Amino acid sequence: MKLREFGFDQWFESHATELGLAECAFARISTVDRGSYRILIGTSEVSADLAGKLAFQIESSVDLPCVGDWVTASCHNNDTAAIIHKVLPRKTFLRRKKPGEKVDHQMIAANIDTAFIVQSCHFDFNLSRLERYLTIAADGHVEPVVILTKTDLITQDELRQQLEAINTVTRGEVIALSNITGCGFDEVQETLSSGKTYCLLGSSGVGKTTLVNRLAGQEAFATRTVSNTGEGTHTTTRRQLIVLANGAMLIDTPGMRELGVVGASDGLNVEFKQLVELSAQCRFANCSHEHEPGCAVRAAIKKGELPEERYSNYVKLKKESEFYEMSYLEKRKKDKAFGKFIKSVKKQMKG
Ligand SMILES: Nc1nc2c(ncn2[C@@H]2O[C@H](COP(=O)(O)OP(=O)(O)O)[C@@H](O)[C@H]2O)c(=O)[nH]1
Ligand SMILES: [Mg+2]
Ligand SMILES: [Zn+2]
Repeated sequence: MKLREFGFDQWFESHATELGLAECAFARISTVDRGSYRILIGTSEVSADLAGKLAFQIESSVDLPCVGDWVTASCHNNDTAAIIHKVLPRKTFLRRKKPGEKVDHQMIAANIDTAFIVQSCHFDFNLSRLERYLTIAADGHVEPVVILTKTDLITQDELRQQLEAINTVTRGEVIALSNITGCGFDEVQETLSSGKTYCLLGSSGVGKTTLVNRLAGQEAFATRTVSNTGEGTHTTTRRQLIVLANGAMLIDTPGMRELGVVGASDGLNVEFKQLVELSAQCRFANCSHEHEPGCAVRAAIKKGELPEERYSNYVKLKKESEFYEMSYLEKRKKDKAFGKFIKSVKKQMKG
């Protein structure tokens, strides 16, 4: 395997050297399926396990390898299986809040060049959810491309309105696509380049896997027939990276119901740049944009320069992101304190 062709560029090379790993064999995680891994190494794809030492060092699920990660690995059993030794630093990432009560990050994928944020124009269309995905991408330094699918199910007029709405929340590329008529498919294909990695994100049933199969030119993954609500039921259960004939790499993901953000202030600042700039013009530095005089944000809303919904979604995401970050940091602090306590007890027992 020529590492460069799989995205192992100067950035990874210099990080590996810094970590004293320059002489190691590198591999890329291609599949994560409930704790079992497959990696691309040499010229093959093999199943892999974590080295005991690595498993022991893992403190949080974020430290575990995820799809797209570069790792150091060694093969055994005539190169039919491998051991993963170390996870290299991530150049870019996609993560969300772990679903459920626990406040922690959950990795979706690593070392992604472009996120295809897929939304269906039919049942799924939702601007504030789109803003969430855009924030997640921006936070991990991933370029977003919005793909609006199932355009065969609406009129040209409706499509125009939806595209206009999407363009109010993103300055990135937007592609309208029908997997049925093939309209827009060439545009998606043109965005793909060799050696780059693309990750599809979006609710279940919007047509991600159908698109991946079409791009792969074969049934690489299973899709399920449409249910009577018009949406598919979800069948993709794992995150898997495939290499297309043109050298581009694609990662399909299962649909995500919860899309919480934790400590995503970088992403919010990029995605809501207009709001950040406006806030800087408010009379008071700590303006809450509610009733203070000289508030540039409220003035912009009044003038129609800033949609009210965009502002309220920003406030919501920011509050959520900060609240979760606080609980996350507190938890880490407690974990650390507990770790120290255990260490001191052990020391006392020894002494
Ligand atoms: N009408 C229409 N149906 C589509 C389109 N793309 C996918 N579908 C159907 O939607 C269902 C869900 O597709 P799937 O690719 O499994 O969605 P995923 O959950 O996002 O991977 C399947 O029945 C597809 O045939 C499209 O562009 N138009
Ligand atoms: Mg799918
Ligand atoms: Zn203000």
